[in-house]
Amino acid sequence: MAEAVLFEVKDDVAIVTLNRPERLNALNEDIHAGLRAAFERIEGDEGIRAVLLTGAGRGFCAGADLMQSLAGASAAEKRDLGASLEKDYNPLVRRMRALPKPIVAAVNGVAAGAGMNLALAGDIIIAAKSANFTQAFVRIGLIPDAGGTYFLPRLIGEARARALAMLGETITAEQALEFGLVYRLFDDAVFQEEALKMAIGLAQKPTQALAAMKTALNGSADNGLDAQLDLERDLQRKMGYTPDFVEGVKAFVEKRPARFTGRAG
Ligand code: LHQ
Repeated sequence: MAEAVLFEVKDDVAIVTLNRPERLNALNEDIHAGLRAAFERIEGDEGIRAVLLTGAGRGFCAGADLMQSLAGASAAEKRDLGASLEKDYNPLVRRMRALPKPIVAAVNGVAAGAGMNLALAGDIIIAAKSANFTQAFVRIGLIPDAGGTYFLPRLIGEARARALAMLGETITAEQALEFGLVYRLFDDAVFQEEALKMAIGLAQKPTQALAAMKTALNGSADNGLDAQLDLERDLQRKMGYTPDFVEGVKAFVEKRPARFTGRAG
């Protein structure tokens, strides 16, 4: 049986590919286990300095596997979707946000339900022009989960978030760009290549600074200005002691490109 999640390291980038193309990469136990293993490796390997998360085939991810996820449990368990969120989805979203390395979510095709929100948990979201997005939950009597009700209003504002959640409409990649859900679109023919190029570029940047940016930006969603200024001060103090700061300034003075190692000390 093919692995549900493919894992490859190239130029310091971990390429994580959801690999159930015949189900549009719907999330089942195997995919969750594969993602857990992938993020364990990414967290534990200093040589990995960026992540590219994408899907095999014509879909990015169709959300929870509706055929499998509710099968094989007792009648009472079947209805406890909270247990599934607690076990698989919420730890994954928390892990992605806390990961001290940038994640490019490369949406190669349809992103539906928790599949769309998985992409939103990434740091930079890009899409192929043929991709589309839907908060499909309402169609089956659910609410947006996997961080959807947190990310959507912050990314695209209350009005659009509520409409997308309640109407469950599908939006095109162009609309997603216009809404500010995705950072950039690429033609399908060059999408994977451009996505990898972006991730490799990130892997060559000062990794400690990118990690600290994630901490700061994560904090910004909840902090007032005073708390945020304090957080920036504390993080910038740490940055001042990194070898990449020394290298960055040296390279500037010497008028050459910086060679960042991403190391903490
Ligand atoms: C699928 C799926 C799928 C299984 C396509 N499952 N097979 C929920 C419950 C539990 C706990 C935690 O949280 C959640 C969160 C959620 O994510 S709920 C939302 C779940 N996702 C959906 O409701 C989306 C369901 N899929 C669709 O609406 C469509 O497939 C989309 C709009 C994604 C794509 O449509 P098409 O491009 O027309 O493709 P298709 O529908 O023909 O799908 C291709 C195949 O993939 C098909 O299988 P088949 O054997 O007929 O070729 C689908 O059954 C299968 N598939 N999504 N979520």
